[in-house]
Amino acid sequence: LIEFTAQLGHAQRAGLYEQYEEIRKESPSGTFHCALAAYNQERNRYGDVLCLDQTRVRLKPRRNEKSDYINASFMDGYKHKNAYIGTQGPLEKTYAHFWRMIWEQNVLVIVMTTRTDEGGRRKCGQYWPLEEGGQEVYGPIAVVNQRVDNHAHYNQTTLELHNTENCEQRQVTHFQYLSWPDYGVPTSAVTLIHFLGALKRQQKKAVQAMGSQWRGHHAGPPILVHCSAGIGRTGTLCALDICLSQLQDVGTMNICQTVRRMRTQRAFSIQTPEQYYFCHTAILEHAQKQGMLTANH
Ligand code: PTR
Ligand code: PTR
Repeated sequence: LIEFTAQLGHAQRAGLYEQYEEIRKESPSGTFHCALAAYNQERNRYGDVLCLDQTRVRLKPRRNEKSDYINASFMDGYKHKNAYIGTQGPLEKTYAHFWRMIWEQNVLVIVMTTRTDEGGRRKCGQYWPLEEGGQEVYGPIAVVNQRVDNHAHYNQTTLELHNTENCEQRQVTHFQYLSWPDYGVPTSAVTLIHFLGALKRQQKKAVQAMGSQWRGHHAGPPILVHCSAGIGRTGTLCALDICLSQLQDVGTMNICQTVRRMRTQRAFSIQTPEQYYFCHTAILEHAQKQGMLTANH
């Protein structure tokens, strides 16, 4: 950490911007065949934001369905394989796929880091019932909004899912962060890290509540993270989570390596030099607050 602090202290912002450009130049480590198939085009929000064949989340095959494709990728966390699913903001055409994926992958926490509309443009569909008491049906999954808690920078919504095919029910918590424009960085690292803490606590609580029902890794099923394209803000949030966990565990972390690795799983993760730089300043700010650092920067 001391090394890291020294590096950030002396290097100009330009140094990290340059490092990001190097990362960005590396070509993707896999193939995009499925994402590029003509019949899957309508399932991509952006024609140039595709997901790698090697890490994509496959929908469970169904009769009369040609494609198992959804623009979503498994991403590893800190010492936790498939800790996240990074995905695009659902399109109306993909709402049912999105909810099926949530059901099939046992997702308990959904994290949304975008607003549905920004700058007069649609960034993400309204894929869940917004009002308390509201109910919508998305393919085989009915979703009921049980409760909305508004916080200063985010909304937390408790959703109940009903699988109409097997009559099972489940609870999922939806977190929406409200102060993060696309291509930009949040106004405050403190509020974003606080948000991260809140959703991690909820994941832990939900996994514990599942008890013996959850037979996978003790940290539980993937946390689903999305923004509009599912690469810029999604990548930044996951990179922060990974680095903060590592820092807490062993006292060091490597942002550059984390981002490089992440891009082999969710291609194009982290979209701007500002987002890459923000990862560094946010961690520094956090470490200072935690008293892990004493130097002034
Ligand atoms: N082709 C899109 C565009 O630039 O409009 C791709 C894109 C959109 C890429 C949003 C990243 C975006 O940001 P985020 O991943 O944070 O939603
Ligand atoms: N509209 C996006 C942009 O122009 O940034 C599309 C895009 C997405 C372009 C990813 C390039 C991308 O890859 P990389 O981040 O590796 O340059």
